[in-house]
Amino acid sequence: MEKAAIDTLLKEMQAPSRGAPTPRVKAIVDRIVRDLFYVIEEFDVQPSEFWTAVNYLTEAGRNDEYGLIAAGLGFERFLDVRLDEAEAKAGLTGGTPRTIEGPLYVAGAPLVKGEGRLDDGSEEGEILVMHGQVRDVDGTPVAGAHVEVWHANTRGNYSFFDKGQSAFNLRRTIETDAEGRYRFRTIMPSGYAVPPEGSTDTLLKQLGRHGHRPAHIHFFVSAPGYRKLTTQINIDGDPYLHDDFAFATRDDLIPPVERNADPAAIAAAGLNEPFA
Ligand code: MBD
Ligand code: FE
Repeated sequence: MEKAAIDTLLKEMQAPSRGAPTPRVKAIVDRIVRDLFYVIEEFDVQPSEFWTAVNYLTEAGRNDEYGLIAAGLGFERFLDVRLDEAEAKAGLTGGTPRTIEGPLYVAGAPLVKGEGRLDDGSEEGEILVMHGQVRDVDGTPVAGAHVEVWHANTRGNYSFFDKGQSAFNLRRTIETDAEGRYRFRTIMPSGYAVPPEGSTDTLLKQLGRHGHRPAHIHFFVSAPGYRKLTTQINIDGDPYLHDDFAFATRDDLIPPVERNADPAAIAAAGLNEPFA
């Protein structure tokens, strides 16, 4: 079919309005449907292929993988770039770069003041201590900011989604101290891989891509009167550091990792009480 004929068909199928449509929803859905009709035409998509796609989406929903697919196809990255651009236009520059949230945040992690331990002590992992200071774009420390931290365990799995982990394992909200500082002890995460043979994996393979992320730690940083920052850090040296299937690596988000084999230094780091 010619595009003009497709447009005529679409017009014929404009159902009589029952009450008031929501204009923005209608405009966007109409556009998506039209573009998909064009794609079906251009690629001569067969009915069996179309229904295979519908069943794929049904299964992806059942598997709870839409968030993963959005990350893998670059939608999250695109939304970030658009936010960066909007902020730059508004003159809002500087500070730690944002990067994607991903689909594995869980609200309501326990609140600790100043510092805390994130792991429940159930896994033997390399002990990781991270500290920092929340500052505004002028460099002024922000006391009482909330630093929400979440990351994977040594197998790349996140609590809540991995039913084998305790509730809120490797998830905390840390309130910064009077100098805006926070500190936490945890275990070194492993990189993440999409569920093998799952919907995302199946799709990525057909695109000739892998589903790996470098080891990383997620953050939300928020304080009253400030914009909320969504970001992550990557662990330097990870083989996927610059080959993230979700496109979240930023040069300024790879902090130095100091490795220390001295048990005394680890003990001196404190924070030895595992979170119950
Ligand atoms: C993750 O851990 C993640 O951070 C993203 C963006 C996608 C999948 C898994
Ligand atoms: Fe993650």
